[in-house]
Parts: sequence; structure tokens; C-alpha cells
Amino acid sequence: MMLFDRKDLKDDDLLKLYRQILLPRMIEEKMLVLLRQGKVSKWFSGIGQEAIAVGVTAAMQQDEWIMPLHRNLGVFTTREMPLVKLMKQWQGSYDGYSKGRERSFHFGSSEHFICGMISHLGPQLSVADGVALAYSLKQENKVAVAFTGDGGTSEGEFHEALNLAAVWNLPVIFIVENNGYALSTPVSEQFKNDSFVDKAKGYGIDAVRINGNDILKVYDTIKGVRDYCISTRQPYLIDCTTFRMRGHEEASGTKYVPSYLFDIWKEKDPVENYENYLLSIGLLSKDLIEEIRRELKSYIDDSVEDGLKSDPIVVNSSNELADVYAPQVWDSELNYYEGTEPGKEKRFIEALSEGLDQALERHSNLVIMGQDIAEYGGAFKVTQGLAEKYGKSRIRNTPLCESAVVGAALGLSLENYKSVMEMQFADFVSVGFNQIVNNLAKIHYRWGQNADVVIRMPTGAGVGAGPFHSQSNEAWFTHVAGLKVVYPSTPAEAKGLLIAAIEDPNPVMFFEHKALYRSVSGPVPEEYYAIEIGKARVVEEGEDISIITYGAGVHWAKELAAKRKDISFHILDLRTLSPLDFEAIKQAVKSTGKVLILHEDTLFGGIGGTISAWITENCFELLDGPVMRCASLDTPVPFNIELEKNFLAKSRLEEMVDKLVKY
Ligand SMILES: Cc1ncc(C[n+]2csc(CCOP(=O)(O)OP(=O)(O)O)c2C)c(N)n1
Repeated sequence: MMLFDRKDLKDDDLLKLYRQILLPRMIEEKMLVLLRQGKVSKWFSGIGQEAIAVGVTAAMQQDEWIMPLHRNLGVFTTREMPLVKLMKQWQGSYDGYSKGRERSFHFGSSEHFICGMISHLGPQLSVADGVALAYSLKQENKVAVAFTGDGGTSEGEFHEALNLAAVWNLPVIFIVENNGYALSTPVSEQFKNDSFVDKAKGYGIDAVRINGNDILKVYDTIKGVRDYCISTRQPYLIDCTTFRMRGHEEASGTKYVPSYLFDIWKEKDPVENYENYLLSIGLLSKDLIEEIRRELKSYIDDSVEDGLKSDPIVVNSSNELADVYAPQVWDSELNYYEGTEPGKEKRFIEALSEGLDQALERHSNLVIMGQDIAEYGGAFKVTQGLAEKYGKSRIRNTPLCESAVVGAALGLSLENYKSVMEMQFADFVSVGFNQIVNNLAKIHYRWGQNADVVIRMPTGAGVGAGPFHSQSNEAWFTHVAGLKVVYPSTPAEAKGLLIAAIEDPNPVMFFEHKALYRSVSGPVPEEYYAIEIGKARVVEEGEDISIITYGAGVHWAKELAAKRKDISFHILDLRTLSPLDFEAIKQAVKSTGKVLILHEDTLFGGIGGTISAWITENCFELLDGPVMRCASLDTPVPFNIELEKNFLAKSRLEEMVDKLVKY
């Protein structure tokens, strides 16, 4: 029998914990029956591990964020989420927590301060960092909690999140549910360390290993650690040793687990042992157990019955599309300009800095993060002077950990902060990719939470910087529902669109062409103004050929138009690549009947293909020739200036224009 220590817990507290740990066990037992009857599809069992989810949640304040995973039913039940709605969630019903869009435990509820996981597991850890950062900035005495399995600790995100929490002194509790297996992989094939206490030390984080099957130990440890995190402003890791008593998910079985392990751990069952303890101290009796079980059973049976009554889902594509983005609530005091208004002459880079500066002034909840962006002013000096003006708590240098910082940006958003993250070069977004395309992009569609994050992407070639400091990777993101992709070409647009991106509650990928930073100047209005996202601009009107382009392409097209007075050019600057301004594209087709789509990105799979397809599908009668694309060579970006020139679309532009005009 396990030994329990009640410390100073009152009888009522002990009984409450008993009900709390019994409920998820009984729900699961019911689910296993429903699963066999085909009434529930996928199920990840937390049987045998309930003490962790329940103990942790019970020890936290109701309004502190928890980032649970797939075995943590106890988090949801201890936060008292109604079972009938949970049941509807598991049914894929519209009335669940995700309108039928997410399965099992991959959903959240802001009302309950529970952030839904994405299947990739590790990302939850960094989101907790962001929430904890928000608590710190607000000087609130709160702590964020994130769960990970033992397998998840091998992910890069674990390393990044722990390191970031340590360096930034964030009040986060990292819970490792050390349950022996990651799917079929035993811990011996997962890591070399004996305990995660050792790993935590490597990050400068204090940690403890506890028996994760002892609910009183979990509860008491979290209470103490929570106080520690608040008073010291430090993270903490808790290694909760436990065991997965069922298969990874119900269909996958347990053949790979030696049966003696089940015998050993059955003896350590967290519910039975706690029940026996309460019997031994006279707080429970057989009759009382019966009574509590009857009561919980009737709650479960009623909820399941109601949950199963869900109406079949009514499919409506407009509703689906409408929920991909959070609605924009326009600030009535915000000025909207076209980006053609008079103003002081400024360089592209100055316009960006001014936009950031004014946005920081206007939004006290705006935080900027990136490598070397504080005193150093960023690799391109866009943020120069901002740290002196707004302080280093809002203009935050980050360690080299793109993924954790994007995750932290999402965490900030859960606590109603806005954030702008600077990728040092757009190329480095590849190591923050998962958080962007799977977490930020999908979260609103999945469970209605917005991600108020702008990611600044210094992009493009033409400066002899080679394959990893020159890429155009905007098309990676235009393919992802839930992201907005913005790409200005003039200083006025850079400022107005950056402000619009910051005002927008959705994740925006904001591309800034590095070669334009100091080479392009133009009038920039002084005040705080936005340019509507999703609206293109006619740069020049003409009759012979329409060039639809963006970014550096706009300048290449203008340069050619100035040189070739024999051709009348119509130039459209898209300004936003997602959502596209289809009306403006149609008008551009109408103006000349001949369309050349120009982009610096490589040809195959570039946004030009999508625009071209849309034009042929929707504007066929307006065309006097094939829609053509002028793009960069389908190679990585070469370093040598001659090779790079040959790579860039610009080197083929004039030739293609002549070809199309003559068609
Ligand atoms: C990035 C990623 N790789 C692989 C998977 C597939 N997968 C889902 S759960 C899982 C095992 C997770 O093990 P662990 O973190 O120990 O948690 P446990 O399931 O034991 O609670 C794997 C491999 C995944 N979801 N995400």
C-alpha cells in the first residue's frame, strides 16, 4: 500500500480530491465501453496517471493557464468543464468545444484557461512561456503550467522552452509525465538521463522528482512550487513518475510492454491507493464510496446520454471559411490611407521603425521580440532606439530559439498581448515553422482563440548573401489557411501595412525586402495610419501589358516601364498575398488583356501559379494571350553576384514582356 501524507489538508479537501480523481477514471471506464460500441472514435487513455492531471489542476488557481496534452482528461474535469459538452466534443458535434473541427483532447477553452494542444506535443511548453511572460509583465502573482510526456522531452521545443523560461525568469511549471513509454518506445530508447531533475539543472532550472501516482504528493508539490515560482520569478520542473496502463491509444494495444510491469503498477494505482488511504483514516466508508460512485455514475450516464443526442452537423462552407480568421474589430479612431498620401520623404527602413514606434506608443500591451533587437537595434537596425524608449521588458532580446519565441508570442496572445517577432532573416523561419503553420495559423479555426502576432520577415536576394540569407519563402505561408501574408513595396505602405498587421488580431507574416530597406524612399505620412490588408494598388495605368507583382518586383516593373517607352505598362502592386485582392487582379486583366505575373520567388509552386490559375478560371474572356509568369530560377539562391543576377526573375523580365506583347 502506498503511504500518503495529508500535511495540513482538511477532511473536506481530501474528500474533494477523491471525487476529482474518481471522476476521470469513471468517465474513462464509460468511454472504453462506448469505444467498443463504436460510439466514440479515438481515445487516449490516462488511466493510471490521473493523480497528475487532477493534482496539478486542483492546486492551481482557476484563472491560471494550463497547457494539457492528450492524456489529461483530469485537467478538463477538474476545471469543471461540463461533461455533456465534452461528450459532444468527442462526438465531433457542432456543440462541442471546436464545432466538430478537432478530435479528442486537441482543443482549448479560454473560458477555462485551458490551451488546446496541437498534435506535435512540445509546442505547448513554449506557449506556457508566453503566458508566464504576460503574468510577469502585468506583475500578477500567477503561474502557467505545461505538460509533456517523456517522449515529448526529446523534441527541440522542450529544450527551447526550458531555456527561454530560465533566461527570461518566467513563472512556469513544466510537468513531465514520465510514464515509461512514448507509443512503443521505452524511455531507455528515448533519453540517457536517469531523471529530468538532471536535465533541468542543465538549463539552470530547479526540479524535483515525485511519485506521480500519489495525488497528495502532486497537489502539495504544485502548491509549494507555485509559491516558489511566484516569489522567485523562476520556472520549475516536476518529473512525475507514473505508468501508462493502456495502449498509446485504444486501437494500438500494449504487446510491446512486458506484462510484469502492469502487475507492478497495478499495485500503485492512484485511485485505489488513495481510496484505501481514505478508508484507513476513516474518512471514507464502503457505503460512502458506493454513494459517491452512484452520484458520479448518474452524472456521467446523464451527460453521455445528452451528449450522444447531438444533432448531425450541418455542413456550410461559408461558416467554415468565416472561422479561419478572427474578426477584425476596427478602431474607429484609426486613419486608413491608400499609401499615396503626401508626407515627409523617408527611407523604407525608417518608415518601418516609425510604424513600430507609434504602435508601441499606442498599444501598451505590445511586445517586440527578436534576436539582437534591443540595444543592438536588430540585424538591419529596424528597432534601433526602441529599447531605450520603451524598455527591455517590451523590446526583448531573445536567445536563438525561433520556435519557442513564436510559441511564446501565442502565449502572450492568450493573455491579450499583441506581439511582433522579428526573424533575423526570413530564411530562419524554417526553425519556427511548426508553431506558425500549425499553432498560430489553425488556432482560431480549431477552438476560437486568436493569435495576435506579427512576424517580420526580412526577405529577398540581390545583396549577394547566398542560399540562407536571401530566400523568398512567402509561398510557404500563402498555402496555410489562417495566416495573412503582407508584402509592401514602398515606405508609405511599409508603415501603413505594418500598423494594419499589428492592429489585426490574426497572425500576419510581414515580408520586408532587405534590398529595399535603404534603396527606396518616398513620402510617409507622419501620423499613425493603416493600409487595409487585402487591397492591391494600381502603380501605373497602361494598355499593352499588365504586370501583377509585389515587393521588389514593383520596382523592377517600374524601372522597365521607364526604359521601354514603346510599351504601355499597367502595373499592379498586390501588397497582400493572402488574402489576395481578386477584384484588382480582374481589373488589371481587363485593362490590357495580357498578364505577366512577376515575382522574385522561384517559379514552381510560387504564388504566380495560383494567380494565373485564378485568372484563367475567372477572367478567360478578358485575355488576349496566355497568362505568363516571370519568376526566379528553380534553384537555391546563389552567392556569386553574376549567378545571383541570373537567378533573379529580373534578368528575364524584359524578354518575357517582349514575348507577351508580341503574342
Ligand atoms: C512531432 C510529433 N512526432 C510524432 C508524433 C506521434 N506521436 C503521438 S503521441 C507519441 C508518443 C508521445 O509520447 P510521450 O510524449 O511520452 O507521451 P505519452 O503518449 O506517453 O503520454 C507520438 C510518437 C507526434 N504527435 N508529434
